[in-house]
Formats: sequence, structure tokens, C-alpha cells
Amino acid sequence: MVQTHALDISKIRRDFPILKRDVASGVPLVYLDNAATSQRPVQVIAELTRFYRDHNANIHRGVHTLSVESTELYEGVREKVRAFINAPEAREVIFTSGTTASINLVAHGWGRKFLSAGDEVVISEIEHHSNIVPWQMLRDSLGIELKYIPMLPDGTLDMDAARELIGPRTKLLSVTAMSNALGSIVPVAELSALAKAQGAVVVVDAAQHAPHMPLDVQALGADFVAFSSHKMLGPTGVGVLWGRMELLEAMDPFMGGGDMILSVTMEQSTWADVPSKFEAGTPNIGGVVGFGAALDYLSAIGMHNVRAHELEITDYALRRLADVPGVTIFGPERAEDRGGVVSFELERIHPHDVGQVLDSYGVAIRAGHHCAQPVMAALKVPATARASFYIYNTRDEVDALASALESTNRMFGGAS
Ligand code: 7TS
Repeated sequence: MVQTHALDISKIRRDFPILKRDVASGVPLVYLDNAATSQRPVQVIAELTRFYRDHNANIHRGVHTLSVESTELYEGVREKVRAFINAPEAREVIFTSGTTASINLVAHGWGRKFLSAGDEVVISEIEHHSNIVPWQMLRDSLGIELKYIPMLPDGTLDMDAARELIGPRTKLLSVTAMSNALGSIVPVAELSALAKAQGAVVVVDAAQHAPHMPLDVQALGADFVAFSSHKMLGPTGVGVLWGRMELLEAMDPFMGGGDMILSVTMEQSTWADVPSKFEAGTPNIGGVVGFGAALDYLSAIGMHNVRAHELEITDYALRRLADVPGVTIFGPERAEDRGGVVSFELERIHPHDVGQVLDSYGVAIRAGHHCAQPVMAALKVPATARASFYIYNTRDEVDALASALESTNRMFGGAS
């Protein structure tokens, strides 16, 4: 058992200036849209400022002092990411613009080279669109088959169906570690073992996992893992693709340009080594440096403690919202089986209306299909309202959500 200790939430909240602001008509912000993007602590904002003020230069190409410093800062974050996800080597960490770019890099860099007509790619019904559309694009151009592990009514995956679907023709399995729409935690290591037994490559979309619980890419048994900085206190426009060195070496680059070549003649080019091969052009240097500060912040808190806090808040939210008349909660029943996400609907009131009324009470949630339309289709709803939590959220904020929902009911003449 890993020992966890309670987070000092007031201290954490002081690090996030945005949480002090008012919204709507002078009501304090209650930010519950963390699955879309988290907020940034002063430590990250200061690191960005420091980088642009004191060190800014392009990387990997200059002999001058600033360029050497920028390169060291940028490459230093590669090692921070390696440690954060327990990857064997820092060179296996590729910086991208986000999870979407990371998954597309695997689809186009690995998929186009190693998949061919008749091969099967298995994903699931609860994926974010960024782990569906790239594979549909490959299916349409390569003639591969795309199979979906179905969702059970409680938002978890049908593991019996998964055992049937993953077979000798499966060449790649790509699954989310946690549903952004419902919060369901996916047994990735178990799925990964099923795929590995068939010799398939395993891709994990950790966009909702990396920010909220310890991530050990080796324990997951994955070959590729993708996530985004902006959901874990870091800047937007930065993401990671971790891959096993052997696969990264074998696959093709997706984008050609500067910084990814060994030599270029008018006839042909040869590629630089991993990771440069996949980082064509000037990357988001400042963003990566800021991401390093976010990783330091999370590491100082401890990811087990982050998870423990979110579990407590989610458990409280599930109980508190169940008491609000007319609320239907989607997804796994127990807080233990989900991340800090609670998707719900309010009887007879459209989720967008719910979102708008909540905003007038300062409560920021997301309403919509959450870029997971197949989940909405399975639930037979057009959209849901979604509250999602992070390290700075409190029980008082859950109470504010519940009481704003009660007011919404009164306003629309809904359930009482
Ligand atoms: N995968 C999952 C599971 C996600 O939740 C998201 C973003 C992505 C991939 C894409 O990440 P990006 O950084 O490349 O955009 N999810 C959400 C959300 O739930 N609301 O807004 C974005």
C-alpha cells in the first residue's frame, strides 16, 4: 500500500491566481472543467516568463550562450517526463503539440508503414475522437479493419467482448486509460496483455490519466503512450508521445523539415536519430520549459495524493448530486472505478441550458458531447453536463454545483 497524505488545498489554491477571480455578475469562479483543460499555477507562469525574459533562443542549432541554455532547459524537461512516467530512456520521449498530435504520429508514422489491408486495429466505444478519427482515416486509405470494444451500460468496457475481439489479426490496440466523457477507468494493463499475447502493438491515450494518477508506462505494458501538458497544469500546445525505442527507430517520421534530418541533398534525405526524427521544425520551446515546472509541481504533491484527493471529491460529488432532484448520473457507480469526472443530466433541461445557468452562478462545467459522440450514442442522449475535478477543487465547490443545479430546477420548473 502506498501511503497518501491529504493535500493542503488552501495552500494549493493560493498558487492559482485565476481561482481568485469573479465571473458572471461578481460571483466567485468555481472551475469544474478540468477534463477540458486545467488551470496553471504561478510556478508555471513564472517559468514561462523567466524563459522568455532570460533564455529565449532557438534550440539545437546555435553555438551562442542563449541557444545552449534553451537547449539545456528543453532537453532537461525530456528527462523530467521520463522520470514522471517511468520510461526507460529520455530519448523515448517525443514532444508534440498534444495528445491529438501524438496519436496521429503513431497512426501515420507507425500505422502507414506497418499496417496493410486486412489487418485489424482495435479501439473502444469510449474513445475521444482523437483516438477514433486517425484510425478511420487509416482504414479508408489502407483498407484495414477497425473494431470497437463495446461499452457496457455503466460506462465500463465489455471485457468479455474484448477477449473475443482481440485475436490473431489484431495488429494494434489503441485505448484510452480513462474516459473523458464518463470518467471510467479502463483496465489498460489487462487489455494490453491480451493484445501482446497476439503480438499486437499497444497505444494508450493517457490524456486523462497522466494528470490525475501515477503513470508507469512500463507497468501498463504499452508500446506508445500519449498525453497533453495543458490538462496537467502546463501550457497549451505541448504534448508527449512516449514510445519503445525499438518501435520509434523502426517507424517513419510524419513531418519533414528542419531539425529532423541527418543530411539533405537535392535527391534525398536521411533522418536524424530518435527523438529529433519526430520533432521537425522549431518546437514549442517555452511551452516545454513551462511543462517542466508543471511536472515539478505535480511531483512535489505526489501523484498518489492527487488521486486520493480526487477520489474523495468525486465520491462526495456522486453522493451530493444523487440528492438533487431530477439528476441522472452516467458512468461507473463507484468513485473508485472512475477518475474525477461526473457526467450527468437534469431531467427535462438541456445540458447546454444547465451549463449556461450554472455559469451565472460562477460554476464552470462543460456541456456537450465531449468529443466522444459514440458514448453519447450508446447512452442515447445528445449531450451531457460534465463536472471534472482537480487538485484545487473542494467539497464547498461541489456544494456550490449542487445548489446551482437546484436553482436551475426552480428556474426551469424542473424536478423538485
Ligand atoms: N484523449 C482524451 C481522453 C481526451 O480527454 C482529450 C481531450 C484528448 C484525447 C485530446 O487532447 P488534446 O490535448 O490533443 O486536445 N479532452 C477534452 C475534453 O474532455 N474536453 O475538452 C478536451
